[in-house]
Amino acid sequence: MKYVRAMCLMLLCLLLGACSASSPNQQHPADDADDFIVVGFSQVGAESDWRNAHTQSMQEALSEQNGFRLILDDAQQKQERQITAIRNFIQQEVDVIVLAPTTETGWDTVLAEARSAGIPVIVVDRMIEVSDQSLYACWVGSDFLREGHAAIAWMEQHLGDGPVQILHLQGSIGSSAQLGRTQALDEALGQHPAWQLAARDCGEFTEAKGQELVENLLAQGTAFNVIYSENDNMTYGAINALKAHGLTPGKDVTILSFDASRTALALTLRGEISIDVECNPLHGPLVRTLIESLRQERTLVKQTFVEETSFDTATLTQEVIDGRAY
Ligand code: GZL
Repeated sequence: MKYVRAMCLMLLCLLLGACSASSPNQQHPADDADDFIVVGFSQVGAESDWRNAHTQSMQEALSEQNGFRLILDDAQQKQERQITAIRNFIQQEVDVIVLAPTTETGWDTVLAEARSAGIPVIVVDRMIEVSDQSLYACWVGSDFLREGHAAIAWMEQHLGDGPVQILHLQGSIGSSAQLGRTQALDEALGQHPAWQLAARDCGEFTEAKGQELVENLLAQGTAFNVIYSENDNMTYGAINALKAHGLTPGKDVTILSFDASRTALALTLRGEISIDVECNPLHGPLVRTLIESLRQERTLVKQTFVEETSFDTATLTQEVIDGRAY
């Protein structure tokens, strides 16, 4: 009996040894992890078509096939969740942190913690305001004031000196996209006395909130003939509300929008949106190059603006839409 038990024990040891030998990864999990550049990405959320295209661009560029392991955190548009995510990335000792900030301020403390941990931070999309520029390595994103100026130039060309009664749907307050696009409109309101602000409210860059705001204003009898909407998803909501109220977008109300995502460009082609100012979400390849430069200790350009344009009903074609990446 003892002999049988000894043989079973020896057989068990052999089997366990064979399992570990047949799974090299399990033998060296640390080595496997060391093969990748581990990136902690704190993303704003999933509030819009633009945001989803942005996330996809980052996932495609920072893929394992390209030598990266991406840890994505969705902050659901709350800065405090981003701060927690960054602290978690520090605990996990990631190689690089990428931050798409919900808002411009409130980052100094947590970025100082990342710097103390020796983890570089790349900021993407919206900008941040910090007391010390060395708290982040570099930034990739859009010139939101320029985007706003492009929309205003179209209004000046097509709407002249009014009368123009503007319903202003703002994005998340304090985000660079909201600050820049709002500044352009405020400058124009000061320059065009016939342009009136019928109403202004924050739609949080979401379709649901944009629709709710316009439904409420229509129910209150607020008069407006232009909607200046700071992103396409709020525009989708506004269009839903207008149509439910028996109004025709593009005829009863001129709509200016931002992002130029594919769905919105189809609406622009149909004339429901009059002009859509592009906000380019394809940051992934740029961020990949910047991370690789960081790893090779090359000097980084501090600010990289992405290329953007605008589309209006008069010049847009289906071919242009078909050729776009998002
Ligand atoms: C712009 C980005 C904005 C988009 C919105 O770079 O921050 O946030 O315009 C998104 O669609 O929600």
